[in-house]
Amino acid sequence: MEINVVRHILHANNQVAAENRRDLATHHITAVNLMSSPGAGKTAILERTLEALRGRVRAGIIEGDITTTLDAERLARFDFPTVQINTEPFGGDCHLSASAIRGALAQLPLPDLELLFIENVGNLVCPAEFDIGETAKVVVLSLPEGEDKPLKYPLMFRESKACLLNKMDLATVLGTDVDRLREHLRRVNPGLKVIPVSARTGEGMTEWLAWLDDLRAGKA
Ligand SMILES: Nc1nc2c(ncn2[C@@H]2O[C@H](COP(=O)(O)OP(=O)(O)O)[C@@H](O)[C@H]2O)c(=O)[nH]1
Ligand SMILES: [Mg+2]
Repeated sequence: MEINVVRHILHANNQVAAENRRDLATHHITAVNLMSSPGAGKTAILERTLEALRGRVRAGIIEGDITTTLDAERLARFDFPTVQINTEPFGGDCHLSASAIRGALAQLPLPDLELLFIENVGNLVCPAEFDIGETAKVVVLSLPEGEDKPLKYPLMFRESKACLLNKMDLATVLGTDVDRLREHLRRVNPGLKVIPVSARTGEGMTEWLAWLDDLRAGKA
């Protein structure tokens, strides 16, 4: 019985995700679903990204959090249309659902957008289970989380098209074995595009922005 209920929820989610995907396609919008553990650096990477895209690309932002508008406030200075989703009034979900995104899309000026960034709720498991109609899922893994995380939480790495290895500026002090981490990522998803970055120093941002261009061109 319980399994049926879960199946029903996922089926309903996938139907709404398909509607989102249709609407995004109608407006030629590329949507990036940014996922990670809390604190990996999603918002920091978005700050760097929006800084670079300002005046060049018409982007929109959907910010997902259980509560607070803190991240949306950090991004407000870039002046891109932003919608905050808080999941607390709906039971404090640990992920964004397709219907939450559906509500946010209705509040965005879709005809004016080319690119949409969705910062998912910080969680290394649940967000990967939900199709929200995005063009691509992108996982941020920060070095302090440890080299073993792709093996322990494989679904998010399997579902993603790209992985941003963030906080590269800390590699030496942490003693991170980046080759081993890359090998773990390869084992879980051989097709995953891995981009080492640092939102602190700006390392890797050129490669990340080039990948975004490829995604928009349908070449990623
Ligand atoms: N050293 C370092 N710290 C970072 C980097 N990126 C983010 N942080 C810090 O990590 C913390 C969490 O970042 P935040 O962007 O809020 O992560 P989010 O929860 O994934 O959105 C903040 O204190 C950031 O300043 C980075 O590349 N290097
Ligand atoms: Mg954040």
